Amino acid sequence: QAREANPAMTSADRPIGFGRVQRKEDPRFIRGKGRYLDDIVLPGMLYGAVLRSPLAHARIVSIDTTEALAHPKVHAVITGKDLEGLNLAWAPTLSADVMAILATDKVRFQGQEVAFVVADDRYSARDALELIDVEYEELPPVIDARRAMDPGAAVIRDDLEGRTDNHIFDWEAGDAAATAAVFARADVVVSEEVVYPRVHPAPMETCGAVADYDPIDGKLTLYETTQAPHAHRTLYAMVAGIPEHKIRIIAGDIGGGFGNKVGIYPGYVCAVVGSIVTGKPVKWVEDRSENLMSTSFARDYIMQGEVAATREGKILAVRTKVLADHGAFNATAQPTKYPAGFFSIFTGSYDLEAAHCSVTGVYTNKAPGGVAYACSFRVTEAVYLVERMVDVLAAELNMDPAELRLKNFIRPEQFPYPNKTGWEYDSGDYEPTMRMAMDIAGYPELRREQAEKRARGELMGIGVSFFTETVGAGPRKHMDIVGLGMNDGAEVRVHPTGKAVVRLSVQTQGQGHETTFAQIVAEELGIPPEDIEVVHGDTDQTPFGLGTYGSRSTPVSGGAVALAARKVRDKARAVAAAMLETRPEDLEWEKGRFYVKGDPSVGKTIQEIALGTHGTVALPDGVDGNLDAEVTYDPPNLTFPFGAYICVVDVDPGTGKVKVRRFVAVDDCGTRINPMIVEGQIHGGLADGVGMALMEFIGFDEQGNCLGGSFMDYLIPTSMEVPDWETGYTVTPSPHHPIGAKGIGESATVGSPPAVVNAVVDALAPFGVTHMDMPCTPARVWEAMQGRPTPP
Ligand code: MCN
Ligand code: CUM
Repeated sequence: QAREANPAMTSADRPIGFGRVQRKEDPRFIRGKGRYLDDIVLPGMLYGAVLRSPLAHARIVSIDTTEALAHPKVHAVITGKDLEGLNLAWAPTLSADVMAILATDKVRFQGQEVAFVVADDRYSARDALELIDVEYEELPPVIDARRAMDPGAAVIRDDLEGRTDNHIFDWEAGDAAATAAVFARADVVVSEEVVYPRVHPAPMETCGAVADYDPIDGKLTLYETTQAPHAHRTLYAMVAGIPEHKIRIIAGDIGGGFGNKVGIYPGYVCAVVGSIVTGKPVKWVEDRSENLMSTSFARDYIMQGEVAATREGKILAVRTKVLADHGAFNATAQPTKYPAGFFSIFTGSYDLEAAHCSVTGVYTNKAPGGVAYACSFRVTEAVYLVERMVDVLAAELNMDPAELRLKNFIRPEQFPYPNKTGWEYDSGDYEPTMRMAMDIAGYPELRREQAEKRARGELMGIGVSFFTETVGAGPRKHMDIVGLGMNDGAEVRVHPTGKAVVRLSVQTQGQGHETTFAQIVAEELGIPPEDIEVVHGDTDQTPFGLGTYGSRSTPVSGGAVALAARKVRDKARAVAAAMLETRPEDLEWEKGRFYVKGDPSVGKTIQEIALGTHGTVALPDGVDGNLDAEVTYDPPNLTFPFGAYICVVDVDPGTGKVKVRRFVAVDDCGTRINPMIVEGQIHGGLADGVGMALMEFIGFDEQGNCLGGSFMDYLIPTSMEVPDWETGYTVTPSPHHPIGAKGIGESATVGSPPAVVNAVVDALAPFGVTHMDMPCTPARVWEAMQGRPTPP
């Protein structure tokens, strides 16, 4: 329960179990020996390239591929028509919609896939794209989600039978009538339109695939950038009709996923078709612009927020109506019953009397997606809304935003806390976390400094946010993705010499699973983490499970691994008893060893037990000749990590430029397996948050041209834009998780944008500003300053 100390670890105090174990994967990354998708080169491999639509909305009149096919290095040109013959032109999405693999009738967003060229090398494939002649008939694009439902708006999805508008779904949670009643009797109601703009996860490695179809035995080996290898395999089997045991998905090192690599993209399918057609392996890797323009974006929520409170600052209820822009195909990835993801946790960390949210999804002529970028299935949008609205309320009541939050927190004795939209928060103790953040920041002193600066006309802002997340999907009674229950498997195998291997269904993309999952086994069995190999990312070698997203690896797979290791330990106890000629119940466990109760000198280490099990020891009933174990874990609930963030900004009154001077983050993810990795996750997420709040933005012009299609326009933060993070932590274990751990992988991306925007708005308070939308670019901040009276 302290500030992060960040001690350097020496080999002498290397932990066996939880602790600051250095990352096992780093030696290969640091030496440039990572095994990324583009590092894969197979004999005879060909290269694919995708022809993309230059227009946001147009009918395809004709596609002429003659010249491209005549290119001496081209092996195949595949169009939507060709895929129609294979019944692959359209594919089901993860959200009960269909999406085009290659366009047949129309193009529906700029950058949409129209044709696929397979050639000897990457350059020839790209050259040949220019030889394809596509005739388009332009249609009016629908770009602004607010106009998507206008009468007379062009119908984007005329491929769907009977479709006469751009409406996708309506969904609600909470009690509308009860909420309206509370609003009607509240002293104070504040409302604001809060927009979370379209952003993009932009991982370092873009998406790609190498497909290798063997026509002799009918086996498809598919190297892919995927966060969910098993789920992908099952979907390919269901959609393409290739038997599941004839598909092997291999995900190597993934240079960042951030939700970008959950879905199946047309390029992957085209690589497979390319390999089947040519009989050779085909590689496809997108470039940066293709990644930004066509793959899973994030957010794009227009939220009407309302808060009802008493004059004294007791928050009574929250309510919101959301317009969700899903782009041209509804391809968001989330559990089936949750079309707006876990957005209904917008009730935040507060004890409320009522809450209601309704979400309407619409089609627009933009790339599909929506659930990505460390969002915990839309908890990003939920937390941003409620934490922005609490500040709007604080301004209205003229109360300090930190005090207002402290006054309204769910109290520790209320956990497990059933919120008003159907969640049960597993555990929490919010006030100490908030107080620690205020303590590290020196909150009262910061407010004094701000007052002095304001008197001099300087613009300093202090932004507070407090978030609760819901991560670790999920219990199979509530959650599935396309009918697959959201559980994960783990296998622990102990070799005769006491070294071990653990096989996972989840997939690291930089989170350090090779280290932390070894630590879970180490903690349970006392085998040093360096003696435990973690295998993942190969469907032929690992048990089935739904993969890594929604910070579910620790909550779900972590539970599976801990329980599998405990099964190993139970078997080891029985064998140790046989070896020591005593009864299992007469043995005591200390990490790595069973000994006889009352006589600690008589015992067997886990390594000795492993050798005994594989040796000539007469095995007890119920134990065969190994210590191995396998578990598929169905979590009883999600986990609810939380945290308090405080951001300090200085705004240049001459240019509107925002400088993040300080950022304090106190997180609580329950038991921390590896505090160094946890900190790394937080540091990365905070940088994401600063980026979104100040710089990152995928915009479109009226024709639907993507204005964020390169890193010249889509600005991501560097070390120049972020401060030295000041972190602290509290530990409130999850009561239902085998090791008490909650997820952490998305917390900081979820919690930090409201802290930054609250700080910017706070800095602009002298101008009467109570809200502004992200990204708070110099131009926008400048405009916000101009529209209002100049400060005293
Ligand atoms: N951990 C821990 N103690 C805890 C919780 C987690 O030591 N109490 C460790 C875990 O063992 C794991 C890491 O922290 O090594 C993250 O764990 P977890 O919170 O379970 O999240 P996942 O492993 O499921 O990762 C997914 C999450 C998501 S959804 C996005 S998006 C995101 C994120 O992770 N993408 C990332 N962090 C990322 N970090 C990197 N480097 N690259 C990405 O693509
Ligand atoms: Cu929502 S991004 Mo992560 O869940 O892979």
